[in-house]
Amino acid sequence: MKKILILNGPNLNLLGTREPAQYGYTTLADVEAFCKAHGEKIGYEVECLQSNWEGALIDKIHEAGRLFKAGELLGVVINPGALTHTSIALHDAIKGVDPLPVIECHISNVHAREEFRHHSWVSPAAAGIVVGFGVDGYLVAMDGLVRKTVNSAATKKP
Ligand code: CA2
Repeated sequence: MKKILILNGPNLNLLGTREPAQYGYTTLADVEAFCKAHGEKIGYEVECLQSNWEGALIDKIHEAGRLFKAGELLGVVINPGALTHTSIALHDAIKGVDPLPVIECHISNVHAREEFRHHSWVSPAAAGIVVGFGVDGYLVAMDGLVRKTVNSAATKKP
């Protein structure tokens, strides 16, 4: 069974324990569990990794590039946390494994928040972006990844 990789960046291990007004009450363990359950339903194995270390996320993206080339991985959903707004290294890593499809996902609507959250270094390298759907956004991103790569409405004849 092909895999989908779900990556979460710095501080997302705190999900559900603080700032519920912004990020809700669902924990990261809950998110990973419902992503795995959804993956089973749509026919993909789901692997999850959260790291507070930029380099660990970059190493995982490089590994994902190799798995994608081998036909073992459909793509990646990543919530890079605050690295979104700071990390040219993450941008380069995603560009470096092109054409691996990477969907950027944010729980909150970053565009309705502080100005420093409006810019993303990841977006120009991403195949798609999901913002502001709360933790359901991870499922929207998984479905978007499948639609983009397997069941694209855009490639179907009317
Ligand atoms: O909305 C998102 O998903 C963000 O990626 C979350 C990041 C933030 O820096 C981005 O601008 C938008 C923050 C992740 C930290 O998550 C926490 C969760 C609960 C408590 C504290 C932090």
